[in-house]
Formats: sequence, C-alpha cells, structure tokens
Amino acid sequence: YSAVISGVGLWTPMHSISNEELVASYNAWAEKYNLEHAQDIERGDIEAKPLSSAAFIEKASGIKSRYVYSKEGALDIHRMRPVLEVRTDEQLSHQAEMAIAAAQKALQAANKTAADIDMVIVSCAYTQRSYPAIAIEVQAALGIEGFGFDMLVACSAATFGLQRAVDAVKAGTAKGVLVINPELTSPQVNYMDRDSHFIFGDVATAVVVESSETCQSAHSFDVLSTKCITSFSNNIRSNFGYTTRVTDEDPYGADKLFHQNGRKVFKEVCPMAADHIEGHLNSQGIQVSQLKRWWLHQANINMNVLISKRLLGRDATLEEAPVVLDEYANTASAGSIIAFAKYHEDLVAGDIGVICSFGAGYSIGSLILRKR
Ligand code: CO8
Repeated sequence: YSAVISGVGLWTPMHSISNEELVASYNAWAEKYNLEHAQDIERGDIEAKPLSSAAFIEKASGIKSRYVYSKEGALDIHRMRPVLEVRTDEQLSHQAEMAIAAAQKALQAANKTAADIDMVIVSCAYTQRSYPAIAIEVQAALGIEGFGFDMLVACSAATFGLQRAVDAVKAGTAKGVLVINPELTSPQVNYMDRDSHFIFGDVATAVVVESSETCQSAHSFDVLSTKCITSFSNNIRSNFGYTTRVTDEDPYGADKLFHQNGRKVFKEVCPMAADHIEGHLNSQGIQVSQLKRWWLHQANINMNVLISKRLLGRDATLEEAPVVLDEYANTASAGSIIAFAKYHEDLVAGDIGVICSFGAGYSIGSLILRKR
C-alpha cells in the first residue's frame, strides 16, 4: 500500500492574548513582587524580577499573539496560571474536547467518517492524565472501532505520530488513521518567567492518513518518505512528572514547568534541522530547489528564516515557507500542521513540500509530500 494524507483539521480556541496584554500583566506582577521583596533585593539575597517588553518579544520571536483554551487566570497577577474547570470522570476531558473538534474537521476534509478509521493516535507535548489514553476517549466519543494510543514527543509529536500512521497504513495494520495533536500548552507555561512567558499558545490539529486506494479527497498528498531523529539535550526541559509526589520536591517549582536555554537551542537546532531536511530530500533524489512549500515548525521566525536561508542561499518567501506563529505563537507539535492546514490547497499535482518539526528532546521529524 502507499500512504496518503487526505485531510487536515485545525481547531483554534476562541480566546487570545496579545503581547501587550501579556506584558502588562507580567510587568504588574513583577513590580508587585519587587516591591514586596524590596529589602531582600537590596541586600542582594534575591534578584529583582526584570520587566518584559512586547517589542522585544516580537523582534526576538516573531510572536504577536497566542490563542488560549482558557483566558481566565493567566493574566491575574494574584494567580499567573490559567483556570480550568474540573470535569468528572463521566464528562469529556478538556484535551479530548479539543482533539475531537480538530478530528471532525480532518474527517470532513478527507471525505471520511468514523467507519473509515481504525487507529487513533493522540500525539502531543503533554496529556492531562496517564490513563485511560486520551486517544481511547476520543475513539469512543467518535464511535471508531479499532485501537488508539497516546504518544509524547514534545515539539515533534505530530511528525513522529504521522510516521507511525504512515507505517501502519503501508504495512496494512490500519486502513485509516487519525493523528491528533491537542496542544494544551498553557497549563505548563510559567507566566512569571520573563524569558518564556510569551512563547506558547493552545490549539488542536488533526490529520487523516489512509491508503491511496481508498482516498476520495479533493486535496491529498502522497507521503513519499518520513524521517525522524532524536539527540538528547537538557536545553529544553520540564521535570513535571508522576514521581514528584514521592520525591518531596515543590510540585509547583519552576523546573516543573517548561524552561529552556533559548539561545543554545537556537544555535544547535537550526543547523540540525537544515541538515535533516537536506539529507532527507537528497535521500529521495529531491533537490532543495524543487520544494514548492516548507511547512516548518513554528517556534521562532528567526529560526525558520535561518534554516531556509542556509538551504536556499536566500530568504524563503512567505508563500514558500508560510508563517503562523505571529498569530498562534509556538503550539508545540501542532505548528507545522497549522501551516499545512492553512497553506496546502493552492498546490498543484506534482508539487513537493516538506513538513518539518524540531524541538525538545532534541527531536526532528519530517515528511516529504507530493500533491496528488
Ligand atoms: N522582554 C524583554 N527582554 C527580554 C525578555 C522579555 N520577555 N526575555 C529575555 N529578555 C532579555 C534577556 O534577558 C537578554 O538580556 P541580556 O542580553 O541582558 O542577558 C536579552 O533579552 C536577550 O535574551 P535571549 O538571548 O534569551 O534572547 P534571544 O534573542 O535568544 O531570544 C528566544 C529568546 C526567543 C527564546 C530565542 O532564543 C528562541 O526562540 N530560541 C529558540 C527556542 C526554541 O525554539 N525553543 C523550542 C522550545 S519549544 C519545544 O521544544 C516544545 C516543548 C514542549 C512544549 C512546552 C509547552 C509549554
């Protein structure tokens, strides 16, 4: 069998936070903190909290705004984290709700129903519980027969999940696969950390992968090849985990939230991602110059400019390498899929594009696609 991507769905939360709103809240919190700790700061026992700036954020990252699943709480200087209502075991979980909204759009785009799917992969940076898998909850809610499982690969969860789906379809293990990325990142954002409070947003994306023989979609892509690679790094890390309860650490400590050495990540990941894309294309006998579209991971505009420039010898145009991070910020694994969802229908048969993610792990994943 050969595998195709036959549908993609994008679910965008209704709430958004602009850089200006975010910075106003952080700065008010920081000023309050500095006032309350004035004596300790003066004695040199603790450091004053530095102020954030919307101009810095846009220049350093390209991010102007981010969507959030819940706007309540994150901007409240007495809380600095979003509020999520508790749901009973009988209610749909927050992440399943996001996942289902994106999955239904992907099914519609692929011209498929639940009966055409027999494998559900929920693949993202975090799941809100360990078990039962969110994927199995989604499977039940959509009435899908077969099996489902969750997988976590931080920023490369979507591409790694797609590789599993492509392999399953090629092997005949599955006839139709839903790969869903409900990226509920905001609960893990440290809104009290100037260096990272602006980076992430919430979103859900979903992709249908099936055999070329069953595909009935108006916009489908042959998956020519997939390639995943990992290389251990502590430069992007969250120590949140189920053992925190018994290690007697502070469960709310800053190391339990997303933190990174952003400059090192930038320096190390850009060449890795560029080499990965070039090597993957060349292994399929494709030149970089043949690429019509780059659906790149959306972490930082300067990273994407650098990667495409290194490979093309010039800046990629916005048509070649579309940007969504200005509006969505970094949405962990979903970024490259948002770009794909918004910018694929104009391609014509034979056009080649690459989806590529890069981030924590480090992990890099790419799929080479050809419009059918
Ligand atoms: N406002 C004003 N000034 C600031 C701010 C701010 N908000 N933040 C930092 N500064 C200051 C710094 O303190 C520094 O000051 P000084 O020079 O005096 O030390 C100066 O500005 C420059 O700081 P940086 O060197 O940190 O700034 P950069 O230009 O490098 O930009 C970035 C920082 C934007 C973080 C940049 O380094 C970057 O984007 N790097 C790549 C990061 C990346 O891609 N990370 C991937 C993470 S995502 C991932 O892998 C998924 C994880 C799972 C999801 C998690 C969900 C929560």
